Amino acid sequence: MTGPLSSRLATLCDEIVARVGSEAGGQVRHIGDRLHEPLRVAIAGRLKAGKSTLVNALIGRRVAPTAVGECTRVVTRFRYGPADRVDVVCRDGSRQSLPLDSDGMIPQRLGVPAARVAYVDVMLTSEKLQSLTVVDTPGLASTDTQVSMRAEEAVGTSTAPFDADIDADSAGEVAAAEAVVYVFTQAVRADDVRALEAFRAASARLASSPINALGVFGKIDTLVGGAEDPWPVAGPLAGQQAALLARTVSEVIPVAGLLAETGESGRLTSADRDALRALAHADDLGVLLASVDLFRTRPAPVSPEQRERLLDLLDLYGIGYAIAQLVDDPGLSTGELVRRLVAASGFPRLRHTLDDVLTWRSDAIKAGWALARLEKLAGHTGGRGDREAIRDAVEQLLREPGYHRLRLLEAAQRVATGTVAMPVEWEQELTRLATSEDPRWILRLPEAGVDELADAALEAANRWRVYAVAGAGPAQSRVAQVAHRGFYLLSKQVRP
Ligand SMILES: Nc1nc2c(ncn2[C@@H]2O[C@H](COP(=O)(O)OP(=O)(O)OP(=O)(O)O)[C@@H](O)[C@H]2O)c(=O)[nH]1
Ligand SMILES: [Mg+2]
Repeated sequence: MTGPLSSRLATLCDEIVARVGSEAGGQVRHIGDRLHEPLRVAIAGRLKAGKSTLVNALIGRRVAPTAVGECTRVVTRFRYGPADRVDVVCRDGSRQSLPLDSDGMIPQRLGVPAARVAYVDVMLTSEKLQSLTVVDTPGLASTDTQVSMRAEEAVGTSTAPFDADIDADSAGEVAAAEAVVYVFTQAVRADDVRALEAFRAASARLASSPINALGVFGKIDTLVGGAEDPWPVAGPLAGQQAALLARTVSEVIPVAGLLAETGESGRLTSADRDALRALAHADDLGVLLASVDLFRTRPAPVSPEQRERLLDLLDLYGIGYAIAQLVDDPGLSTGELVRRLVAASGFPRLRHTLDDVLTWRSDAIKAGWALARLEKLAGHTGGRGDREAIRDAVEQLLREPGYHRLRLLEAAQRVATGTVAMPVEWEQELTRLATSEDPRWILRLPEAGVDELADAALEAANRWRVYAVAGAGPAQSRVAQVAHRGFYLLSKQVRP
């Protein structure tokens, strides 16, 4: 699970612990421990955007409450464990264990006043969590919320972007995530963009940039009326959002979260399938599916309770889609129907992106996170001797060629977020270099042999050096030097 950069960093942490005092040692050990854990992804977004629904889909179980009116007031972390267990972690550090409720969900009442809760730590046997830890967050606030200076001083983060009055401990738990999924619904407003910027400012250094942040355009099934197909609208809208948010997320993935949750958590039963098949024979199916109200109240070959359940599981688009599948193929098994519903939700693309892109990058993301933490410690921990020991160790590490990736990621992030302006082609080349190890992909020479690749890498290195000297201001120049060295190292990697 742990990649080469993180492993080396974990070793470095051990070495530092041996050299520094106990206070700094404890902090460094904590950083080192984190390097062995799976990638942590925080799910952020406005109130009722469908965050918890998506969390359940990712976990493959319905554990986080999502019903109307039940909102997420505390930060909840879902991670893999040998047995199901809910721990309420209090701000004074104490833990209280609770069982899951009879539906297998986190109980509504935590038994501790919300103000005393730092976060809820949920361990589940779900195998999906073996490679990913998911952090569910309270909805983001509108942007005029006052920054809590006290909280900011306490953990180096601001609680400002959250709508719920969350404390420094909870904010710290979110800021510790190495990657972020932002959930939007409908149009992205300027306000959303600002809320995200505030969230980004509150997150760890590498925790939010197009390198490791994804957008999800959620609830797409509610975009169009009734059971109509939302995809012709959702696709282009997601594209527009991606353009608006190009400095914040790498892509925007449209998803009908409810369908994904129902499908991935196995909630659709064969009785549900039978009810859907019965509905296929309703005389005025078109009218029935025109609105939720009509679906509830019109005469139909299925009981009102069962209809309510179907709305809960699939909403109108999902119901209409499932019925269409069953009209085409009345013998469809429940499993196959679920598979098609998940495909129609758009969820597989999100899963794939998380698994392949973020997990692949997670080695560098986590190593970058740890390095940023170490550098921060080197700035303010314990005695001067300890600070120097940490700083020396970090500097030595950064001189190793493999660690240039981290410098590259940082430089690419500064350009991608607009902190350093650069022509778009240079920006893209830098992003490719920072986020991949495949020279053919980086250099856009899919068929090239070793010599051609090495020459192209050297040519790029030279181009960046010229840019560093003659290109523009000092910020561009620093980025260009990092890219120059990156391409030089790439040429050596191709042709040692
Ligand atoms: N139709 C439809 N409903 C959805 C979808 N995703 C979520 N919902 C519903 O929207 C409501 C809110 O969903 P949640 O997942 O609780 O949203 P949240 O962002 O976690 O809400 P807070 O934690 O309160 O901020 C629930 O009733 C969900 O069933 C979707 O893709 N389609
Ligand atoms: Mg929620």
